[in-house]
Amino acid sequence: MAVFKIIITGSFNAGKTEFIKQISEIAPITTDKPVSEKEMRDIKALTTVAMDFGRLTIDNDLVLHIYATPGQERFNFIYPILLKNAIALIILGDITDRESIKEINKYYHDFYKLKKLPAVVALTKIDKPEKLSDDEINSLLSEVPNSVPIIKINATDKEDVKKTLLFALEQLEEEQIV
Ligand SMILES: Nc1nc2c(ncn2[C@@H]2O[C@H](COP(=O)(O)OP(=O)(O)OP(=O)(O)O)[C@@H](O)[C@H]2O)c(=O)[nH]1
Ligand SMILES: [Mg+2]
Repeated sequence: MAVFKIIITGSFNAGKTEFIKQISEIAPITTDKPVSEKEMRDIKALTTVAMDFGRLTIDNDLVLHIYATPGQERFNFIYPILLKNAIALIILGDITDRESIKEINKYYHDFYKLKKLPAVVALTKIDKPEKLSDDEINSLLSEVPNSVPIIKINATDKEDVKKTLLFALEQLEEEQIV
């Protein structure tokens, strides 16, 4: 049986912890702590400080180990540790938040420098009304190569999260990595 390690990254509040909570078949391991900055605390009370971990069995032959990074830059010391043996990267961005979308450029390049993994961009919160337009998103994502696929999801919906993971696995097959 193969175990594939997949990394989820993206900005503060993009939905990384939610993504893992939805899909994990074991109680997810999370490291959320109270947010220390007032402006960020107004957005949400807790933030991931080290990682989230969840597991998903695809079939008898394949199990996914899914790790999510913290969203705050000061915790990025963990990136190289999490990347060990990883085979794919999923970058989340909040489709209602310009800054979160813009930060996808930075995550793409920061991770690419550490390890050249096949990447997928997943834009979260499509269930919300105040979404950015496709034109706006494309212009904000100017530093992400066109070859990186983009999908839109509701990270609170288990089926959408599963679809995202299967989509990332399909990219690996297309690139003949697995
Ligand atoms: N409606 C809706 N809410 C979402 C979605 N994704 C995440 N959320 C909510 O957005 C908030 C932030 O989600 P988290 O999973 O904590 O975000 P995170 O990326 O782990 O944030 P940090 O660890 O602080 O960087 C939570 O209240 C989630 O339930 C989505 O697709 N739709
Ligand atoms: Mg988190």
